[in-house]
Amino acid sequence: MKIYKFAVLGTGFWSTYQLAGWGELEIVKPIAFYNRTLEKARALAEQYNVEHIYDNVDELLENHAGELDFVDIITDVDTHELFTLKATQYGLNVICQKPMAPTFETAEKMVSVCQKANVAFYIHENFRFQAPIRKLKEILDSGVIGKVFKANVAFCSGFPVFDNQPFLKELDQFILTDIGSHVLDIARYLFGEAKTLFCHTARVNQEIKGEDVANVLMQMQNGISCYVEMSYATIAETETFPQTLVRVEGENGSIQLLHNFEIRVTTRSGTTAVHAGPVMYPWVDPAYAVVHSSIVDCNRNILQNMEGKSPAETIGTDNLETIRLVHAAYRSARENRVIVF
Ligand code: 89V
Repeated sequence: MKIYKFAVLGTGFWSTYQLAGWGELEIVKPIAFYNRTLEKARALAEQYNVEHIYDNVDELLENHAGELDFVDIITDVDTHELFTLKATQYGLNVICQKPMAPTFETAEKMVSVCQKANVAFYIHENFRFQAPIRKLKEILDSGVIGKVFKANVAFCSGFPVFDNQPFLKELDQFILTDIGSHVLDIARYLFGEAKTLFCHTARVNQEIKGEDVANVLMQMQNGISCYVEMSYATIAETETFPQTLVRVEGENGSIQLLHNFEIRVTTRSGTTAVHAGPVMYPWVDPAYAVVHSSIVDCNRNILQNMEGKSPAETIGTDNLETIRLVHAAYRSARENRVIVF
């Protein structure tokens, strides 16, 4: 049995869960860690029995590229391009956390560099792999609600996300890149590509640099009117972090994904409900359960592609379309106009 060996670039908050997620798949093994602060890499290396730690990516690649199958980039967005480029120079496959890049142009460059180097390029975009989203898609594809005419995808929360990820406070562009890249990807996964897009943004929390509210209205190529809303300024009776709630209306009924992972399907003959909660691995933080659990499914999808077993969903070329929406949303909000694709 081939064991896929990888290096982790970036051992911050998210890498703990990414590594635990890899641990659920038997045929992968981390062999080297990079972090700009070596101490952080050391702590994680001890936990995972990883011998090699570096605070210099070039040294890591020089010493280990020969035995690696891929790198898993889990750093902040600003280093994604550089680290992708470096990995391609050694012919290594790349997995990169969302958002792929700080601009659409940079994302395009990264995709093209990987294509030229003939390496596989995957974006770790896990929201579409969440158990309730997969179940909702299955119900939608069954045709039970008929032709869909409108949809709402919502991530609205007041969770103190900056406590665990303080760097998010400093981003000039915040919620559309951090959450928008997830929920716009869900919209594409469920409803296809957009024809037009209009967006409003706002900054409610004055202690952060970027926007913490964004409302995106899209007309999809298939005619569906899709409203994607996101907020980290929401004070609600029920805090729903980190769930994405969805409502879909079709000619013969509607589907609702609610905060408790319940999916309710209503047709003229009544309402049925199904529960689609995440797998509760022992390492998931209950506050992030549905997201942490989906890391495993996203990683599995990528790995099966490396094994040549099936296509991967969140490859660079596909995720480029999500990044296109994120940056079209910024442009629309800035220029107060509808973007036509
Ligand atoms: O997945 C993410 O992008 C994280 C979240 C807190 C939503 O899980 O920022």
